[in-house]
Amino acid sequence: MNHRPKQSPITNSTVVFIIVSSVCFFSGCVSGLGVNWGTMATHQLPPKTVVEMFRDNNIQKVKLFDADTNTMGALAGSGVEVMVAIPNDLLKAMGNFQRAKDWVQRNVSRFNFNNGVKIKYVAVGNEPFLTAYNGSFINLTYPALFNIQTALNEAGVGDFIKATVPLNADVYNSPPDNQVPSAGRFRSDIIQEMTQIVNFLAQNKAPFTVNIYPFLSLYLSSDFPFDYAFFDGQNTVNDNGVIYTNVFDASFDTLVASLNALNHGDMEVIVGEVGWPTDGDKNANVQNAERFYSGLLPRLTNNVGTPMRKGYIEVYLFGFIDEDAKSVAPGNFERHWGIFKFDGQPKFPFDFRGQGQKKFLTGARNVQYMLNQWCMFNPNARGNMSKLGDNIDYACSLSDCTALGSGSSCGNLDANGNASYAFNMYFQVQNQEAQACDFEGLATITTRNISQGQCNFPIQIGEPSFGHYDYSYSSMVRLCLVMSGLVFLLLAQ
Ligand SMILES: *[C@@H]1O[C@H](CO)[C@@H](O)[C@H](O)[C@H]1NC(C)=O
Ligand SMILES: *[C@@H]1O[C@H](CO)[C@@H](O)[C@H](O)[C@H]1NC(C)=O
Ligand SMILES: *[C@@H]1O[C@H](CO)[C@@H](O)[C@H](O)[C@H]1NC(C)=O
Ligand SMILES: *[C@@H]1O[C@H](CO)[C@@H](O)[C@H](O)[C@H]1NC(C)=O
Ligand SMILES: *[C@@H]1O[C@H](CO)[C@@H](O)[C@H](O)[C@H]1NC(C)=O
Ligand SMILES: CC(=O)N[C@H]1CO[C@H](CO)[C@@H](O)[C@@H]1O
Repeated sequence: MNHRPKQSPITNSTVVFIIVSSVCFFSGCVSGLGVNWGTMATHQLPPKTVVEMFRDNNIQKVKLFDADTNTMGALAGSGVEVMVAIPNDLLKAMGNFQRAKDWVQRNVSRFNFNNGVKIKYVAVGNEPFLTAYNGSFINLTYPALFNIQTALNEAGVGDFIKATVPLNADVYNSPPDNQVPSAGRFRSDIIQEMTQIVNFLAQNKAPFTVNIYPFLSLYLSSDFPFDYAFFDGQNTVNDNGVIYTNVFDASFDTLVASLNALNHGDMEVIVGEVGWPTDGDKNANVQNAERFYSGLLPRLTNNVGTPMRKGYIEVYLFGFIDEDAKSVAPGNFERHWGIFKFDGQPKFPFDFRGQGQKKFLTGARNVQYMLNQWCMFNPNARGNMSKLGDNIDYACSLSDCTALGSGSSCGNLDANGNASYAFNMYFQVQNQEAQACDFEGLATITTRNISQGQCNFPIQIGEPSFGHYDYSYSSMVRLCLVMSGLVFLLLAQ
C-alpha cells in the first residue's frame, strides 16, 4: 500500500465537514451514537445505575450481548433503543424453529408493550466467523438468522425489529492486506454463507453489522503504520485517486465493496463495535484512546461518512464499562475497553456531541464502594518466601492482573509491588474477605492507599464486607435473631 503524505489540507471532505457541522450547530445535533453494554465483570453496577448513566449522557442506543432479565427490566420505559443478542452457544439451538420462536417470545415479544423495551435489532451470534472459532459456527449462523427473523415476522414485529449478525471485519479481506478498499471481497472460505446471509438481510430490509477495530490492526501487525489507526495522521492510502487517511474508513469501504460484489452495494451497514482500550498493551492507554475518540466522534456526529458512503452511520462504541472477567485470549487489553472504569467513572475527556470539548462524561451516581482497605505483600511476614510465586499465580488466575504487563499502567512496579498488586486484586474480587488476604502468611491488610504513580490499586464496588473485624454484619444479625428468639421464648413461658 501507498502511504504518501496528504497533499492539500483543504479537501472535499473538509468542506462537507464544515457545512454539516454548521447545520448541526443551528439545528441542535441529536446524538445517534450507541454504546455496547457488556456485563462480564466480577462486580457490576446495578443495571438501574447504568441506565441512569445513559440518560445523564444522552445516550439513546445500546447494544447488549444477551437478553438478561435484570438488564431488560432496567431498560424498560427508558426510551433507549436496544439491540438484544443471542450468544454463539445458542446458535445451534436456534436452528430449531420452535426454539427460535420460544426465544423471540421470551426475549422480544414479552417486552414489546407501551413503555416496555424499545427493541430494534436482534443480534444473532457475536462474530461467529472469527477464525479463532475454527469454523464451529460457520454452518449454524444462517439457519439461526433465518429462524429468528422468520419468528419475528410471524410474531408481527418483523417490520420494525430486524435480525442481524454482528461480524468481525475479518469476514472480508481487511486492509492493510495489500488491498485497496474498492477491491474488497468476502473471505473465500465463507463466501457461500456470506452470500446467503447478505441476500437474506436484503430480503428483510435488515442491516449488515460489522465490528471495526483500528487498534487490532495496529496490535496484530508490527509494520502497520501507527498514524493510520487514528484520524489525524499523515499516512494515507490511494485507491485509484480516492485518498484514505485512516483504516476505519478503509475497512468500512472494503465492506461496502464486498457487498457491492454481491449486488448489494446499497445495503445499510451498522458498525456494531468500535473503540480503543486504555490498558493492557503498549498502545492501549488513555492518551491514544483520547486521540482516537477525538478524531472519531466529530466525524460521526457530523455525519461525515466515508469516501464511498457519505452521511450518517449508525455506530455502537465498544465499550461502555470495563469488564474485569472478559477472556484475555485476544490480549490483555480485553478488560480495558470501557469509556468508563469498572466503577462507572469516566477515564478521559469525551465529547459525545462531537464538538471537541474537553469535558468529562457524567459518571455513575451514588456508587457504593467497599471499605478503604487494601491487601499487600508483607516481606517481613511469617510466610515462606519460596511460596510467593505460586501465591501470585493463584491470585492472578482468579482476578485481573492485566495492568501488570510491560507497557501497561502497572508495568513498572518492582517485584514486591507486583506481588501486592496481585494480592490486592484478588482480595477485592473476594469482597475484601479477611481470609482472602493471607496467601500462606505472605500478605497483610492495610488501610494505607498503596497505589503508586499511575498504577491504581483499586477498591471494588459493592456492599462493604466487615469480615476482618471480630464481628461481622451477618453474624451480628444472626446474634440479634437468636437473642430475640430467646426473649420470645422467655416471654412465652
Ligand atoms: C481451535 O483450534 C485450536 C488449535 O487446534 C485449539 O487450541 C482451540 O481450542 C480451538 N478453539 C475452539 C473454539 O474450538
Ligand atoms: C455443520 O458441519 C458439521 C461438519 O463440519 C456437521 O457435522 C454438522 O452436521 C453441520 N451442521 C449443520 C446444521 O449443517
Ligand atoms: C519453605 O518451603 C520450601 C519448599 O516448599 C521448603 O523446602 C523449606 O524448608 C521451607 N522453609 C521454611 C523456613 O519453612
Ligand atoms: C514483577 O516485577 C518484576 C520486576 O521486579 C518483573 O520482572 C516481572 O515481570 C513482574 N511480574 C509480572 C507478573 O508482571
Ligand atoms: C489511591 O491513590 C490513587 C493515586 O494516588 C488515587 O487515584 C485513588 O483514587 C486512591 N484511592 C482511593 C480509594 O482513595
Ligand atoms: C428475559 C428473558 O426471558 N430472557 C431469556 C432469553 O432467552 C434465554 C434462552 O432461552 C433465556 O435463558 C432467558 O431467560
